[in-house]
Amino acid sequence: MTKTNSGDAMAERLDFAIALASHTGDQASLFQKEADIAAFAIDMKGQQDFVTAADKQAEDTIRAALAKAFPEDGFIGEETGGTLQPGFVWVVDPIDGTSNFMRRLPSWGVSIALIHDDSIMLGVIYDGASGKVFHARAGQGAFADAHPIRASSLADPSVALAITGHSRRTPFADYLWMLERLHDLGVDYRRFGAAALGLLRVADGSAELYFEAHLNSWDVLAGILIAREAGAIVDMPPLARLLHEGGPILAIAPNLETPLACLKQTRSASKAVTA
Ligand code: LIP
Repeated sequence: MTKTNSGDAMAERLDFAIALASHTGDQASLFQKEADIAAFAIDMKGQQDFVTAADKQAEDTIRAALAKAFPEDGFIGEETGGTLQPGFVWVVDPIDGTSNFMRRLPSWGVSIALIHDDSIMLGVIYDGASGKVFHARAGQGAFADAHPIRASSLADPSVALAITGHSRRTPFADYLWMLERLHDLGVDYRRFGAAALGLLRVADGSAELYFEAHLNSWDVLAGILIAREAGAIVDMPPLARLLHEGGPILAIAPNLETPLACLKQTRSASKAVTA
């Protein structure tokens, strides 16, 4: 990866992040195809929460490349951590959808976001299934490689598709509650196990909704910006809180925001209203 010197700090960072995501994603993809399953050398961070050698290798590659090109920028990564600092900070999930990746299932990707104070400035995601790199710069639209993408214009919940996510960080009853709401509204649903990619599917109009009750910043910051720039409505906690403790994420195609507004309520809030 070579850093361009255009004098536009954001354009330089975007070009670099796109090349870096593409390079890291291609390397991970090759590793996934060629490695014996034993080479994944899996560690557990918790129940059903995996780290493979490829996650570590990908994060090392991204961290080192960014530190060399932009030494003044901060870095927070899923595997190696980091701290918030004033100015630009990169927030990286080297492989989102690790559980799929290590089983050679198609839904995984490399997610690189750049934040500044309270704003997400850049989002770049390598989609492991297609090898495409999706990107967005705040205020400048969303793209799959060089092609502009738009969220779905559907307005009828009974033909809409939702992608949902769940981890053991939140009660299973909350997940079931959300599925029941979707079912009652006539929305069909899938669970693919990679939040960054779920947000991309809302951004490119393949699905109308993504919801997960708890996600960490590295899973979603790039996907949130890409979905928003593609026209989707995204509900998220304030950025400082998301960075500190994670939180719920709901992305909806714009014409379904009103018909699906009830999904913004949590199970506990709904119990309080009906009690
Ligand atoms: C995972 C996600 C998955 C979600 C989990 C987890 P990882 O990220 O994207 O969809 O349900 O909460 O965070 O661990 O594969 O990078």
